[in-house]
Amino acid sequence: MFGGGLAALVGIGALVGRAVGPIDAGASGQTAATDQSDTSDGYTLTAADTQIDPEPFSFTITDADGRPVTEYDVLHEKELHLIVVSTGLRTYAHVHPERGEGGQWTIDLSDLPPCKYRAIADFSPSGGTQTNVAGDLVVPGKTAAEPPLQQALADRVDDLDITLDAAESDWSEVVITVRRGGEVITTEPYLGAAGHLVAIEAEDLAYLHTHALDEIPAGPVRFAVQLAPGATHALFFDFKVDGVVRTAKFVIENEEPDDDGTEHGH
Ligand SMILES: [Cu+2]
Repeated sequence: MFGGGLAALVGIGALVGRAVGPIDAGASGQTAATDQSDTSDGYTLTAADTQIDPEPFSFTITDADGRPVTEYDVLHEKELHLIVVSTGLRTYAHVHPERGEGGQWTIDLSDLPPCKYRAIADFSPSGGTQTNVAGDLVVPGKTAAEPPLQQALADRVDDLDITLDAAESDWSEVVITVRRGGEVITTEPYLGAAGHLVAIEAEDLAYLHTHALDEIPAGPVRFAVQLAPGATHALFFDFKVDGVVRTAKFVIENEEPDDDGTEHGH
């Protein structure tokens, strides 16, 4: 599972090569996990060590009483989805850590290039509602500064062309189409869906909710998304073709809705 996701990640990570100037990701990344973790619905991501090294990354999700959460509902075939993005949104990984009996989650992140990262855990505690919590990580070492994001509604991964189109002018609904040699391809089921779309806001790295609108799509995949007006977002689309999981990346610069209320309602 991890291998496919990371292969896709490394492809995107190669974009880091557009250096603006070297920074040392290790310099200011020595802070404790608890200083840099967000709490959501009383839950917190607590990392044993926020510096990523050859040792597996491990963390627990603790509840409002500080106890590790040990029982989860399965969402999209997994108890917990971990999204790791570089702070400039150039590098992305969607991985599935293994859970130990005490509620400790473990995943190998040693292939990530040196950079500062945000890790977002998306899960549903047993009997509760789906939520997400985040924490900051760092892979120490020399890294390239990440250039600013620019609107990008098409990506190419291997021999596949992937496009993102707005089905609503305010981007509340998007359509993603995968083509090979100009022919539209229907993606294979991956984690119980035609694809998974993650949207991250560029400024504050907020994780935005999306969900697929088609149970069994043929060809293009539609998603409902909730983008912040006036903000730039990176969107990462995980999909499977020929048994291989790949990730396409898009950038949307979401303009403020017009004053005359042309924004579409739901
Ligand atoms: Cu996942």
